[in-house]
This record gives sequence, structure tokens and C-alpha cells, in this order.
Amino acid sequence: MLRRNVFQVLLTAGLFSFMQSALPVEPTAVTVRLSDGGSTGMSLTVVPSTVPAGPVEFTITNESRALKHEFLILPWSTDSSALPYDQKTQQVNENRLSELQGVEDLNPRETVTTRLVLRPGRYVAFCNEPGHFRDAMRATFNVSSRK
Ligand SMILES: [Cu+2]
Repeated sequence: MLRRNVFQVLLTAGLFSFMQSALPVEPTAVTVRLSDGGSTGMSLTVVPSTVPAGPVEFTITNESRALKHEFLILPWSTDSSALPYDQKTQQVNENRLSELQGVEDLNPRETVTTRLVLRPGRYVAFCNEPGHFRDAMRATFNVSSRK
């Protein structure tokens, strides 16, 4: 009798922890703006710039009237100036980066959403249309551990 009760308690506890871990985590909403208007030149902004680990839903808007832009992101622990860069094409060398994610070639005035699952760490986000990375279309992004 006692043995059976212990077994039932263990079974219930195990089921409970399974249900907890199976609960879906709401994605964190992040807004990305790709811009080349005004006196400030090109920019890429990510708000908020720090999110908890897990699913993240990026809503990305190309605010340009004329140019294509894009939003690429990858784990990168050092300064973005250390990214492999091809002077000839004026682009970050994507072939040398293994964990690149994001959305390429947004048309002017286009908005897209993309959902990524991110682990803790420091990231760099950038636009890789020729010359745009150099022209300040880059930002750092942080993913903290979930408590
Ligand atoms: Cu761009």
C-alpha cells in the first residue's frame, strides 16, 4: 500500500514537470526599422535591444522609399568590425558565417515578420546590401538567460 502511494506521487510529480516544460512560451516581440531617410543616413534599429532566450518574433519594416534593405542576425561575441568583410563587393562575407538567419531583400515600404528561437548570447544584426553595413546599418542585440 505504502509502496503504491509513493509510486503515484512520483508519477504525479513527473507528469506535472512534463506539463510545465510543455507550456508554450510566448515569443518576445521585437521591432526592427531599416532606414535611409533624413539627415542621419542609413540606420538599423532593434527595439528592445535585449530579450530573454527563446522564441523572438521580429517585425521588420523597410522604411525606405527607394532602396532594398535586409535584416540578418547571427551570434557574434566581439565587435561587428571583426566580421569578415569583402572590400570588392562591399559586403560582409556571408559564406564565412555559419549561423546567419534573417530576411533578405525587403522591398521599399515592405514589412515582414519572422520568428526565430535564440539562445543566450551577444548578437550582431546588419543589412548586407552592398555598402550598407559600412554605412552604419548594423546593431548589437543581446539575449539573456531565461530565469
Ligand atoms: Cu540596407
